[in-house]
Amino acid sequence: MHAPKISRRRFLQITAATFGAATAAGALVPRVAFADAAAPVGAAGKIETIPTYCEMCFWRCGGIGYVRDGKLWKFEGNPLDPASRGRLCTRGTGAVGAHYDPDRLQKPLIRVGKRGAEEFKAVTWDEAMAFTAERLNKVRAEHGAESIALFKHGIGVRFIEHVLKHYGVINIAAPSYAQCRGPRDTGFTLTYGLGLGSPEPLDIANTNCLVLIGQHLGENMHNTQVQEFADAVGRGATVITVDPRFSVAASKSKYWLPIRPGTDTALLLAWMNVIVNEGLYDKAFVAEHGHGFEPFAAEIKRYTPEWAAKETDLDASLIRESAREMAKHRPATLVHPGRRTTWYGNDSQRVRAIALLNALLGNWGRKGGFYMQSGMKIAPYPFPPYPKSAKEKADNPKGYPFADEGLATGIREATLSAKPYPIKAWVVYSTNLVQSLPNDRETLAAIEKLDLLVAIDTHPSEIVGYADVVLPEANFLERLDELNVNWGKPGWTQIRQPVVQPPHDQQPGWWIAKRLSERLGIPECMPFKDMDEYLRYRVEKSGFSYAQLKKDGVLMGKPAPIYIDTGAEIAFDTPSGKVEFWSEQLKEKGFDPVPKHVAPDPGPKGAFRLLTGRAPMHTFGRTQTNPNLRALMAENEVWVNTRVAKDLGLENGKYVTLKNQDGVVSNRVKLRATERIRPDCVYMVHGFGHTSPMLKSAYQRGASTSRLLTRYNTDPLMGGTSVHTTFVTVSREA
Ligand SMILES: Nc1nc2c(c(=O)[nH]1)N[C@H]1C(S)=C(S)[C@@H](COP(=O)(O)OP(=O)(O)OC[C@H]3O[C@@H](n4cnc5c(=O)[nH]c(N)nc54)[C@H](O)[C@@H]3O)O[C@H]1N2
Ligand SMILES: Nc1nc2c(c(=O)[nH]1)N[C@H]1C(S)=C(S)[C@@H](COP(=O)(O)OP(=O)(O)OC[C@H]3O[C@@H](n4cnc5c(=O)[nH]c(N)nc54)[C@H](O)[C@@H]3O)O[C@H]1N2
Ligand code: SF4
Ligand SMILES: [Mo]
Repeated sequence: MHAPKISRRRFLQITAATFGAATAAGALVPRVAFADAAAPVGAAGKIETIPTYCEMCFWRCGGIGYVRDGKLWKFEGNPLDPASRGRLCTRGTGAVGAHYDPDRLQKPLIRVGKRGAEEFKAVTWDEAMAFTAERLNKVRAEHGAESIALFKHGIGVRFIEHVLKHYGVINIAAPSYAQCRGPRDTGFTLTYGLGLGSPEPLDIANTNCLVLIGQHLGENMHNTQVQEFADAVGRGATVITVDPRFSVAASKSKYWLPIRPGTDTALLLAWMNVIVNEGLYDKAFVAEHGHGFEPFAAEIKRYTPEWAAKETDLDASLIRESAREMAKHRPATLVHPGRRTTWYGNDSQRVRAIALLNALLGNWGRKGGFYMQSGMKIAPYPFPPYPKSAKEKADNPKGYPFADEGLATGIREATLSAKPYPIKAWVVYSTNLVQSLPNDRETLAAIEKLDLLVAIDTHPSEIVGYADVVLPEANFLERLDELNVNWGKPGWTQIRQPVVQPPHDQQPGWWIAKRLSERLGIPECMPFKDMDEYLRYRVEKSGFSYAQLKKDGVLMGKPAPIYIDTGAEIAFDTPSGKVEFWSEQLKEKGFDPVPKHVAPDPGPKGAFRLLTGRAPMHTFGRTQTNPNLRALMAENEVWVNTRVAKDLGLENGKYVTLKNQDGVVSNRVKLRATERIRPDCVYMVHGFGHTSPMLKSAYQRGASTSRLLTRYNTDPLMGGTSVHTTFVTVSREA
């Protein structure tokens, strides 16, 4: 399982590049000292090791918690786990800081002041649960359970969601759909009949040509992909990166295409034009599995590299050359489908173009392309069925036809309009809606309409400040959770178990759910004594040893063929049963059957488009108070092209403010004058500039991309909301 030493070094190089050349690889293991935590490596003491899976982000790597003399000491990768392969990313390693974080919620709270004034009194769990149940019962009695909505992120919500569904709740959504991977899943479902889910079935490990469009691996730290990317670079695979910014990935690339923001579909169409016109595509794959190739080929005839050059601000020769390079390595060429694909609002069609380009390369079920995942059967628990509702869900009031999960912005809209019926309570689990939904003013206005807002969180994030009742959750190192059953090469199952006890009066999600089910008068939906009993049932019923799972942290499924060449079967769950180069479904609904390029709004004169992405040592806005990770990056910077900075009279390293097209002004943020970004855009890492004073160590540190995101477009196919539609001017701090 262990990768050779060279790639470990490469992995570190790639991650280190973003926090500066001076950062030695060793600095990736944060060494912030805690009076009650840090112990020198090799020191004596009783050491216990407990395997569990990480949730510092949603990649869920298997790790091992080390407890020394009863205290959390360190968190490392579990070598038996296929996602981590024994190595965690910076944030995973820094999870120790999440346990000791002094800014976390410590006790249940009930609001005493005006909503949003952040005045709370600490209460007991009994009082908090009684309050929550009484208020939920009131909303249900007056409006029906459909008027209660659940917003969520992460696996910890499992039993809270279950209890609420049993209670009659039907409106459930996660910003990690319509604000993240939704357009990608729609683009692929329309083309191949399969949304890609997580982890994606990408054979980066064996690819000979990796194309990254935006997708900033190395800053985006999805562990397995970053490891495989590092290995691919080590093997000498060609990397082609398309990004207006010279990302870490771009620095590892043979071709960097510094595209004009928002014009990727034009590039994709031109690439396909070259590959089809020059006959470089996989003719056998297209003939056997393609639907509507002729009309598709006719449609893209006009999209020459010369046409695209004008749209994208790239050289036509570079477009042609990079297309040929991709074709040269096929089928072991992989055009990465992306993850947060919510960029401009027409995103499903851009990703559909990515899906089509991959189809031309014939990499579906082929080594170095998309492999065929296998799953793992783990017995379900025999729960009673959920009640049926007579009402329709309210999360998609505009009726986006290809939305196949709940739309968080749709529930917000329904809350604001009271249509199709009023939404009167929000239960918010591990999602900071104020930061993660576009235009926070709409979110705050919707909150005004509520009779009840319940926040279940680890931290006093912005959304928690608006809650009526706050339920502090134990963090992932301190709790049992649902099993994580993965698809993969082969499938595998991970267990989460407590490494340490919660430091204060925090409780795990399942415990909160069980108490809530009792208070709501539906204890029959949680018929087990505790989580241990539940997990044991599922594991033993599936024929595995529970003791072994607790010891190893993972159960492996049976390997099955993952490539066509070695016996994997492929099938396409589309209307034609084939890969849809031409989509009748889209045409019927009034959309383009083959993606078209829509030129992006150039924005006001003199303003720059604000782009955003990730920093390797933080996860969105959820890690800024973690002392270990804050030590690596306490605030974000705004990247501005060196020449632009000079023209504006702005100095590198000095504080500036950003003002958006609607007059919203950001916090002060440090200027990073750099050649590594185009002059027509600026860039900031998302998740900083917290406005909740209760997040003491992160309050007002850096600037928030969300506060500036007052205008957004909505994907007409599935309701995804755009993030890259803010324009700003930059000025010296007043
Ligand atoms: N402007 C802008 N908006 C974006 C993005 C962007 O880049 N820019 N990115 C989008 C993307 S890709 C996504 S996936 C979404 C994600 O957006 P969200 O779903 O909001 O996810 P997070 O930011 O991780 O959620 C943070 C909340 O979870 C809490 N939390 C952390 N751990 C736990 C836990 O163990 N239990 C509980 N109960 N709570 C916990 C934190 O304290 C915090 O309040 O945002 C999207 N929105
Ligand atoms: N360290 C860390 N890793 C994470 C996360 C985290 O919070 N922290 N979050 C995880 C989550 S939930 C997600 S969804 C993923 C998101 O990660 P990705 O899917 O990789 O990234 P995006 O946020 O879509 O894209 C950001 C990149 O796109 C570039 N870009 C901006 N506009 C354009 C454009 O018009 N065209 C092109 N070609 N490029 C453009 C930006 O310069 C930046 O490099 O990361 C995951 N990994
Ligand atoms: S990628 Fe990093 S933060 Fe995410 S689960 Fe893996 S180790 Fe944890
Ligand atoms: Mo995401």
